[in-house]
Amino acid sequence: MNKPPTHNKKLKDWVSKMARLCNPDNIIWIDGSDTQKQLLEREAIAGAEIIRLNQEKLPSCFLHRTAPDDVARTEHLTYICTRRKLDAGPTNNWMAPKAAYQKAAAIFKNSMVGRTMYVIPFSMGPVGSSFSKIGVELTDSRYVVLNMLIMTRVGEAVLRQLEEEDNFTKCLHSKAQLDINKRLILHFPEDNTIWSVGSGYGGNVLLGKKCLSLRIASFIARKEYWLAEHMLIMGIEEPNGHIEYIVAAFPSACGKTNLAMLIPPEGLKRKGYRIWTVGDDIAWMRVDSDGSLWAINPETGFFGVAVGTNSKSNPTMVKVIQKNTIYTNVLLKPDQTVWWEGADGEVPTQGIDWMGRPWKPGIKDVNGKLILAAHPNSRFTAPITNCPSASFRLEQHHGVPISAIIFGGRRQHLAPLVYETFNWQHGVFVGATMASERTAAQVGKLGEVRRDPMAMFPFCGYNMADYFKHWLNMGKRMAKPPKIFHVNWFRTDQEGNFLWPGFGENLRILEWILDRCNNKVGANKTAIGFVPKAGDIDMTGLELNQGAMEKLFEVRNQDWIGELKGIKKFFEQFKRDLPRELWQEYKELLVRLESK
Ligand code: OXD
Ligand code: MN
Repeated sequence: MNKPPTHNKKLKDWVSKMARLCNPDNIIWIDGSDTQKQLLEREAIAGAEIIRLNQEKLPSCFLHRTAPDDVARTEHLTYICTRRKLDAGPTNNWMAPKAAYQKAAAIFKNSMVGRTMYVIPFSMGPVGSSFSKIGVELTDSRYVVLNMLIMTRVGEAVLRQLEEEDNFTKCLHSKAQLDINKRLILHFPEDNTIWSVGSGYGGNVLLGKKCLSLRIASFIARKEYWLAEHMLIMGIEEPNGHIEYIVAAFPSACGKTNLAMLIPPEGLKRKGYRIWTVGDDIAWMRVDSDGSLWAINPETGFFGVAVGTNSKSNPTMVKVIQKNTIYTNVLLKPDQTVWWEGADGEVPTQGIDWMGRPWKPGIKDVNGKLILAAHPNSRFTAPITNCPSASFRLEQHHGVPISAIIFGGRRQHLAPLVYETFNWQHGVFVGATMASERTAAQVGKLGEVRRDPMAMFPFCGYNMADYFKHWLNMGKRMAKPPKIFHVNWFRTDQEGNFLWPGFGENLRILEWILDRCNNKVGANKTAIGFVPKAGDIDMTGLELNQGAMEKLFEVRNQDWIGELKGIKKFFEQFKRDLPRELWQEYKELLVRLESK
């Protein structure tokens, strides 16, 4: 064991207690140094946990493969363990804390025999910022350590902060046997504690991410009057140097990462916009003394979906992942580089697939099903500092001021390309009624439509009815609340073809959104909100099929009346806890829809 580099008694006692439970052979404190990182890399290679990739083509890059049944977040094994079931609410799995600790302790017991326990002190957010929170993750996985070194701030400054900080999130992780039947992702918000066992997949085990920065942080944020959200943050700079920042919440794998670092389309180049990426997944937001909302990205890296990432969908990310990147569950090519479905370049003629088996294009399994080179939820972990559009304000303790909040989802037919809500309360209703098709980032049936309020359904650490109340209250605390919009890049025609090209072209819609925030353009009022007037979206250099624009902005009242049935059912599960303001919005929307 290296000497604990802290005097914090609470921290040392907790590490000892957890070590007594897990019984590791050794305990190593992670100090954030390059020397230690390189040693870990060498050990992880020797232990076949990672493979060093072609260092000329992909310097400091590695490949990792998870167990085949451990490739995505396991929501059915994820629990919020509050003393009262009501506080977890009807949308979360709940277990009583005592029972949960007992059940997990039986799996953690002796799980680290023959292994090392790593102690990772980390900060979510710039160390010392009033936005930031400290966590300490204990893990027996070198892969977790190497990922946490990319995704969070680890090192001297955090340890200094911890000297006086008793209020850190206690995160315990063990791979244990990587047995899906002995897998639990437990959150104890009242104890500021996370226990994750039996998994090696990022979303389940990089505990600073979904577990701390969303589930635990949302619980804390409600008490401290701030917002912990599943949102990207980006800045749009005009040639005069003025930058407006927006946040956007889309369900997993709906293009948050791509939007956060978009390249302006040819037709808008003349306007000289520059995009600044602040974050692609999580926003922590506070009301400042100026009465407006400010945001930071608590993370320092991207844990993005590899499949589909290419020079068209995300040219910036293609640059980001050329160095210092850990790839998970992608194809290994004979030249020790990587590939996935939807990557740039030729389909390789051979390789080793994400499960470690020889692969050739077109090969099928015993049931005649095509074998994929990469898992659909294959990932890369890469530092945000690799990003050419990384914001220069990433380390600013104050964050960035937010002009607009954008909600969105994947709706084939219902929602128009963009609409603006009437006011904060209506915006909260629109966020609370978001819905999307299920993606590969979640275990379950692909394509199924599910309600995903504010894209937080899998990530809200307490009763969602209280979460909606909190959102409503936050609006009252702001002198200048951001305007709230809804976008849908995924509307299709009758044949199922996308009506909107998406990707960089989405800047045209962001431009309209910012023009609305700055009262520069009018809009048409519909029953669901304001939609752009014909001609107000700058279409220079973009030709759509005839009639596409009309279809993109069409609001079919009958379809929305049908949608309200699903919304009603969703709201009813919260019983009397649902804020009455949301029922009021529901009723007013119904009246508006029926009166046209
Ligand atoms: C993610 C997710 O990994 O939302 O960001 O699943
Ligand atoms: Mn996410």
